[in-house]
Amino acid sequence: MDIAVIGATGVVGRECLALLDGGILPDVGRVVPVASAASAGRDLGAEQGLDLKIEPVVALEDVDPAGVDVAIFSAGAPISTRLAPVFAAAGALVVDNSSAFRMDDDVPLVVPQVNPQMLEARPARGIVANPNCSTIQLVRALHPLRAIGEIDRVIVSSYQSASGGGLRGLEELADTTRALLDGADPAAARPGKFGQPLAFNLIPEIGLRDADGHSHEERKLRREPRKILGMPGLRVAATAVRVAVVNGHSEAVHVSFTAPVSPDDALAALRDTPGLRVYGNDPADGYPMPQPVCASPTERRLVHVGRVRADEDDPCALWLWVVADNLTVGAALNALEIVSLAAGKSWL
Ligand code: 11C
Repeated sequence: MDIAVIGATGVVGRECLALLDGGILPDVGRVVPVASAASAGRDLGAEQGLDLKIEPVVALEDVDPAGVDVAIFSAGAPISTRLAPVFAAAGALVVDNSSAFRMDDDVPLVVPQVNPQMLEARPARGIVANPNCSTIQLVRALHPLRAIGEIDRVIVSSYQSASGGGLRGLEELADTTRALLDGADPAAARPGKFGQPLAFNLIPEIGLRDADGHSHEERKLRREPRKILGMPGLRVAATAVRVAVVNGHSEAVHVSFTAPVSPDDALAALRDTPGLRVYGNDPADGYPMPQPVCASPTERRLVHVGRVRADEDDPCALWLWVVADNLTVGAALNALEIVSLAAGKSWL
């Protein structure tokens, strides 16, 4: 299988190459990294210390989709809008990490652990959308809870890391943190990538707000789980907050059911689910946090769920705390698991 990684020098593209290097897919042939003209010719395998044989970076404007079996796009919605249909028309399966196609009726939005049935047949347009990072960890925690009752409503507050803003987001957090520690005047800090200074701070706005006051990220957290869970009427309310964490998104999730539920039943259902690490309520069990989750090569491939507890005023509701690495679980790993799922079908 020949794979093109579009946006290969970005945080998600690099993660895709690292996962391919780790052997996440069998039978990988050519790996073609694609990026801006400024990166053309770079040897990303050597730069990242990978054993995987990766071709030199090809500039976006020069890339030839012929012969590419799978194209993974992580270069933003404008580039996906322009080039994903070109790769699909040339016969590639496109897995798109951007928001360009997610809500299109004829494009499946897939989390393999939740709605693998969407890939029984080849997608009509040859494009599969990878959900937003904060959506993926949310639906992977919600889906197993459908075994204990019918979910009626979800209220989620997200605590999202700087890496969600890409390399510029990471640089921004590092630079502004260093400057403040070195004595810079906080009032003079540049707003930068996140619209407000992030160092030692949090910002209750991710993406632009619409006229009703909801941010773009909050809209995604409402719409995408509805589509993935196949529950178009699910009531979902979100508050998305950027926090001064390098990597790893966290979510406080309040889930209401149509009948009483117990935290013990929820814990049992979550523990039965592959790909989750579940923390019980014994103090010795602890709780998940971005560190150390994102520092461990194995833990950063899991969704971590803890603080599972009753809403003491509502027997039909539970609280959860969900943590995952937004670059792996929330992006590259999900994209490659989509490829792996498709590779098991006769149509790819
Ligand atoms: C963030 N969730 O943390 C965003 C990043 O729609 O794929 C990913 C944006 C997207 O800022």
